[in-house]
Amino acid sequence: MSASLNARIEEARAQALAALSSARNPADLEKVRVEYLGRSQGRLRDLLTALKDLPAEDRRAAGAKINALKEDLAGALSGRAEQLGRSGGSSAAGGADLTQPGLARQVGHLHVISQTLEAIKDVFGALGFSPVEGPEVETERHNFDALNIPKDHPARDSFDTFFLSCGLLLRSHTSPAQVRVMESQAPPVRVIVPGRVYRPDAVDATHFYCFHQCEGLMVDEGVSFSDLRAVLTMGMEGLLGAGTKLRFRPSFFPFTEPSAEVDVSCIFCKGAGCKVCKQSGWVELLGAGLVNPAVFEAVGYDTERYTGFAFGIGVERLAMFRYGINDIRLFLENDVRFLEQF
Ligand code: 2NL
Repeated sequence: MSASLNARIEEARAQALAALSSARNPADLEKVRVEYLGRSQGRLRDLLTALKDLPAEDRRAAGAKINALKEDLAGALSGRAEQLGRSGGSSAAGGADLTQPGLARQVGHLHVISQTLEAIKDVFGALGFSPVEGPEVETERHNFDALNIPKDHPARDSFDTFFLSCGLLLRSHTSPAQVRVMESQAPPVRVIVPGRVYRPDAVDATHFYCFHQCEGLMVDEGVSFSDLRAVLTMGMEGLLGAGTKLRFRPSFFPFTEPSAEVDVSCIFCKGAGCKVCKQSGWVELLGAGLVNPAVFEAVGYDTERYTGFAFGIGVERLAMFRYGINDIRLFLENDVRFLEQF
């Protein structure tokens, strides 16, 4: 038998087996099949064609060898196909493992403070309050003077804030936006003002120099304290659940008279006393009162004709209470393990 044809047969066997073992999917296998066993161009077909150049006495043995190789390769192909099938490849999936779990795409969502603001806007929106926003950089007049907080008066201390070099300041409450509303329109007014505010507070678990407030303001003829009580009761029931009770304690704000701190019954112990409410059954969430006529005078409203109420909710405080969060700093750390819980 011709030494060179014999060598070509063995070379084809070695290369075909190597190609089969590195095949990773049905498409790879098909390439190997076409290259070696293909009817018109396959390498085994070429070897058979080369038989005619051999001396007649060598042809039978060489032909048998090529046929044996053909059978071996066909067997190896189907063996490898079965192997790939077992490890997950399938012809329909192009080799992909259809049983593997998919890769979840990370989807973002509103920050828990934004969600809380949306909830407040929804609840008070249903009571007829329209959302309004105003600038965070404010004038002294809008942040202080129009709200009955005169220069050098001790009432400024708790709000005293970050002054910018141009005489403007970072607002210490969202009230200046309500002053802007009253300056630009006559009563009736029913607005809710969400937004970021700034105070010179030392940072601890319950204080931060920047937080969110949502203030409400209603001005019309004949608005009374019982309207305030009704609106806040319905609002808090909407935010904290039916049956939530309110408790008004006398207080002082320069911009309201009379003024009250408003506590809500603890949603965790229903007023029985627990860790969240420090055993008192109540949690302070709001400040409120009837608008001080000095504020109406500053914006040019007729104090004989109109009365109004206003309230302010600390949004971080409300969120901490609703979700049982014990440190205000968590809201700003941007730790997704915290944020993705809401
Ligand atoms: C608090 C208390 C309060 C107001 C805000 C207000 C606004 C105008 C006129 C009168 Cl334009 N009052 N807002 C009134 C009472 C309390 O907020 O510290 N909340 C976190």
